[in-house]
Amino acid sequence: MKLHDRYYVEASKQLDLLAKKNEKTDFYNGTYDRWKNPVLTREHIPLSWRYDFDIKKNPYFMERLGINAVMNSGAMLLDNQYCLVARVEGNDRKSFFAVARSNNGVDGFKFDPYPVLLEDTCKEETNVYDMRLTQHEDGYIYGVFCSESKDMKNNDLSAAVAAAGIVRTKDLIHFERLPNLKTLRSPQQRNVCLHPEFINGKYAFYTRPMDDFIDTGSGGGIGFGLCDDITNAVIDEEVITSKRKYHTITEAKNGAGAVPIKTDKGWIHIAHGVRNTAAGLRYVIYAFATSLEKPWEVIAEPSGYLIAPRGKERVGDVSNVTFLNGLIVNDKNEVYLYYASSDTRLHVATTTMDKLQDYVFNTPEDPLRSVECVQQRCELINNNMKLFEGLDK
Ligand code: M1P
Repeated sequence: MKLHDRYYVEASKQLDLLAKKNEKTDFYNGTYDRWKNPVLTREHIPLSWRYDFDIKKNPYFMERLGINAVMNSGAMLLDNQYCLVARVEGNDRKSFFAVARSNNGVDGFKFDPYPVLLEDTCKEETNVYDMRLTQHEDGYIYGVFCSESKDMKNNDLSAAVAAAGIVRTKDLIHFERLPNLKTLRSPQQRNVCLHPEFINGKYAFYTRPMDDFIDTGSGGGIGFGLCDDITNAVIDEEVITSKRKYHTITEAKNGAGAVPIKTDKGWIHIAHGVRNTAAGLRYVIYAFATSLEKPWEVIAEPSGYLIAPRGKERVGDVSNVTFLNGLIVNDKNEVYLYYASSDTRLHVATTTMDKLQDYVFNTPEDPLRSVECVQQRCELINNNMKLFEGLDK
């Protein structure tokens, strides 16, 4: 078999990319390290998913099915490998899921030979994206994702309906599709995430009640609801956990990110908050904690954001966005935060459980008014000045 000369050039470029070692940047805030190279990009997608290798059918070695972006990824450790279920978006705008694995979590992510094959149980579904992976105490790994369909009741061509799709697996290879989640009191849902433990013997979901496909409308923030049967998941009541607040990073909307991390002080959540600006929506990543016994009750919420787009991260298909739906805590209590920038590529930031807990439980809350923010800052300055006075003596 003869392959096009260009195949060897492109294959060699991709091998170099996969072999490229990542390194920490000099970014410093004491909370986490940012790594230099994105861990997944469109260039990581196998050539066989994009090109027709048959020289007769593709004499110019053209990309026949291009890939536009690789972004928002669910994450988990499985068989000692750092596994990501990435949102891969084709040039045709349709997203799908694909599993990439690495031995160290910061570089060398390689896609499985095929994308995830979802059972076609939902004929009206047009697009799927943003899977959160939950290793549940019932023994299954669940993937909860956005299942998007055209809104047939609305004449607007762009009108869509978002619902939460559910799959389960044991190996990240074979996925069993379950019926979509039904939330009786919310017309639409996105950014839904399954809690890893039963609560009062029931499955518990973090939800994001929405009146509309884009606007959350009356939806007050990240919701929480219980259901009896995951194979026919229905949530009646949703209570609000982390609320949207005026003049904060969550004013326009917020949404659950990764599956919460259990600590002895509470569940740590890494979520996203959205505010409106003259330049459009700005998405940042923030953290909060909920009570161990009542994982819907917020017990700590540091002010402001944890991660916001910086430098090149600020530019992409949907600029000024950082978005996270997966993280990994390894057996050394190191934390890998997988965040996408501007709906285009996926990065990693690393920290430790000690640092993350310190950040979440000891960072002051947003006092919500400039005057009080200045008082808060002056208190910090005064305390620091006192330390210097002590040194002079
Ligand atoms: O484009 C930014 C993000 O927009 C959506 O998030 P939300 O539902 O909070 O507005 C999602 O579609 C997400 O995939 C995307 O990154």
